[in-house]
Amino acid sequence: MQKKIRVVVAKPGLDSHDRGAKIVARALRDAGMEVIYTGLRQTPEQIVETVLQEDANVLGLSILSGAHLTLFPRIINLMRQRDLVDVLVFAGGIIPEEDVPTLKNIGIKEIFGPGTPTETVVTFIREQLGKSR
Ligand code: B12
Repeated sequence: MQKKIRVVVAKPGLDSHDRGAKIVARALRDAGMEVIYTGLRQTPEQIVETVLQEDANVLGLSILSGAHLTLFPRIINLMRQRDLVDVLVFAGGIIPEEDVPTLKNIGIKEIFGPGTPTETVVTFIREQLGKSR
């Protein structure tokens, strides 16, 4: 039996911009996915622990603070240490174009900037996981 899509939407670091994360979390829920929203100011360790405990197969990171080049590699490293290598990781928020290749190189599959239609995110997850729902 296929596992349901379980998504953790996380806000790493000292960043209280939560509108985008909440909009995305709601859209994914409306699309039939199980969504766990971490709330604000999560450490990389807390986020990885949530992914593990919730048995999530998708992690969506939302960041508008500018600390993505510090926090995202830490999250990816911790995930590798915990053997969470099959989890689809992607991100959104304010991330300069020039930082995107660095983030993709460490394993962040896609970056969604301001104005991204939520349907784009839903389609992306389904395509990546090869599921229609
Ligand atoms: C509203 C806002 C605030 C509000 C936040 C309210 C809230 N609860 O969210 C308040 C007033 C609190 C605020 C405070 C600050 N802000 Co402000 N804020 C904004 C503003 C104007 C809009 C952000 C927003 O809500 N957009 C609407 C949402 C829906 O869009 P979004 O978050 O981008 O999300 C979309 C995509 O990015 C993506 N997405 C986002 N997250 C995720 C996650 C996943 C998994 C996926 C797939 C997609 C995704 O999908 C969403 C839908 O399209 C932006 C400027 C801008 N144009 O972006 C500045 C901005 C983000 N803020 C900025 C700054 C500097 C600050 C302050 C530091 C200002 C200060 N000196 O106090 C503080 C920091 C507060 C803190 N501790 O974090 C800067 C950040 C600069 C940077 N990172 O380089 C910006 C870019 C303004 C600027 N041009 O300088 N801010």
